[in-house]
Amino acid sequence: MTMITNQFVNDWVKEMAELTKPEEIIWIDGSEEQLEAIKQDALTTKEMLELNQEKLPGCLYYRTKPTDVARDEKRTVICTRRKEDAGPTNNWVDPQEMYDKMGKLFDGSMKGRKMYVIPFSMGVVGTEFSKIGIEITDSIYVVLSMAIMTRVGRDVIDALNAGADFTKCLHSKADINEQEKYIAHFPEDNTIWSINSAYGGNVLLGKKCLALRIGSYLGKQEGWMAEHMLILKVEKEGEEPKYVCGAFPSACGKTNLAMLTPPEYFKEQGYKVSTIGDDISWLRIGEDGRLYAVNPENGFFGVAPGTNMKSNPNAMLTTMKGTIFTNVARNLDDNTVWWESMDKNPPANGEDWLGNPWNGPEADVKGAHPNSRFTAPAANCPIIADEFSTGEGVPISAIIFGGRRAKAEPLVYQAKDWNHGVFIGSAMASETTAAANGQVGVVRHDPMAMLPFCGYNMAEYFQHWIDMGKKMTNPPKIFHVNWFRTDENDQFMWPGFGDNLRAILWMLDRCDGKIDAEETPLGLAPKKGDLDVTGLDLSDEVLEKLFAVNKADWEAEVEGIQEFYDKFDSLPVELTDALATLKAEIEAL
Ligand code: GTP
Ligand code: SPV
Ligand code: MN
Repeated sequence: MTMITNQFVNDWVKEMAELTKPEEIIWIDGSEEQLEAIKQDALTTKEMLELNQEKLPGCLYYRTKPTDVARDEKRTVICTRRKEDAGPTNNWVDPQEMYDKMGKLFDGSMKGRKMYVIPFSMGVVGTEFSKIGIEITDSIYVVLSMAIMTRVGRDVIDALNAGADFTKCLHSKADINEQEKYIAHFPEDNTIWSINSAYGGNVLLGKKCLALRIGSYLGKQEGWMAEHMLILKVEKEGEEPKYVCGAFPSACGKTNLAMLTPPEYFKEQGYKVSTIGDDISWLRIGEDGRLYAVNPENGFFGVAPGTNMKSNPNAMLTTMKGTIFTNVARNLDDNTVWWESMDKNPPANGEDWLGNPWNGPEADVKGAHPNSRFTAPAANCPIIADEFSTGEGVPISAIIFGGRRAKAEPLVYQAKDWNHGVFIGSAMASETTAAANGQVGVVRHDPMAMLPFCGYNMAEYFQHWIDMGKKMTNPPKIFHVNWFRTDENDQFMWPGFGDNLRAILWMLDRCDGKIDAEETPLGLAPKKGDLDVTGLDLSDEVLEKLFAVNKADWEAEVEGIQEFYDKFDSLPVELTDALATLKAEIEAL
């Protein structure tokens, strides 16, 4: 039964039902009773399993096909009428061609199945930042995950009935046939179609598809920005809170930085960190000329392996209730979950992510998939900031770009100004991770960590960044970090995690104009002694290596940036000029 009086919505849902031919249509109002009943359906069909309800109340286990464990960038397409509007970094298909091709796949794909219609909001309903979507799906996993990751409920339905515009999202798991998997975006129609996948990033269409790919396209048109950025709040007793955004590619540390626990030494000085977002920021210029950010999501879809009570206790505690675990290992003795480096006690009587018997202490294969994940409500996070729930933007002092780089990139440096910061973001590169299908550990250019998520031509995206800078009287300062530089023995030299606060505090001191910096060819680096390393076991020699700018490495970097830039027909002159300057300064080293 529809609760919707908006005829446009009803017509669209009817049309999609005529295409996919489900046996029943269920409208999701987000009520606990409804979600509970749907969950029971998933337990009956074994689409999902219930975990130990004493240890992990409300938690479920979910497994995807081994061919469907990550985002699929090759099968993700941007369908604009003109190819050049998608740009050289996106896969492009003509919209009509894609509708025809996928229309055939969707035809009857929900036969004998229930079709769920999920009205949802990205951002707090009623705020300036809110965008509404409706996802149609035949997957209960999608229904329960969207109820965690987005805002689903009567107020969204009321907004639709009051005539709100919405993004049309259609998903069917169909046969999860990887040969016919497509995640297609039609920015000009405010439409997303996804078929033949059941993995989060490909099917929770509010996240990367709406909040970033469609979002970035809308942002360009409407004068705001959708970015792959965490948001964190840093407070010191007696001082104004500061807010920082950070863009790192997938599986490069956003969730961890967003939830960081300050080292004891800083806690004693009255420092406190809280979380606003761990993956996506929507940014607008405020009347005071500053940049304001919100997290449009309502939950965390986080990487499980590597998460433990030492590296990220806040994430561990967030996942203790109401969480869906995907492709992790199971402990069959007490029906709980396990993943690599969760603790030192892998279950002996376990099951790996594929469902095979698994004896952790003796196993020679991994228990959890490297891209196994938790889907947890943000409200569970012990350090969630109040600003998260109001949905009002927070003023950003610093934007941090970062990648996973064994070599070349120093621990931290500052851009000389906004445009130089845009250059640094555009020139970013990072080693690929298990978050997307394909080879892992290959360095690739990933501007602003948005390579897989920009819904339009990236040359125009860079221009948009430059234009936004011109509109701000007090823009955030821009920085670049690398927590992942290794030594001769391939060991990380920087302790990372909570100790990353040390780099952030240096940045905030720079924002406040409290300290000077040293000019390097890359930007402004900390002066000796300004990065507080008290209590760390870091020799001067290692610190020096963390900051070294090696001529040969950077000659290769410059060449790599040039090669990446060559993909574009034209780029903002601010960027090509900055690259020429960098090249000259490296040559002079
Ligand atoms: P997405 O959800 O894919 O966007 O990833 P993310 O950017 O949120 O990455 P996340 O914080 O989940 O970290 C990914 C992996 O990097 C995990 O295995 C972490 O343990 C590891 N990691 C995060 N921060 C650090 C760090 O400071 N140092 C080191 N060495 N590893 C880190
Ligand atoms: C990422 O890959 O950047 C993620 C996970 O945050 S996904 O939702 O799959 O995109
Ligand atoms: Mn991400």
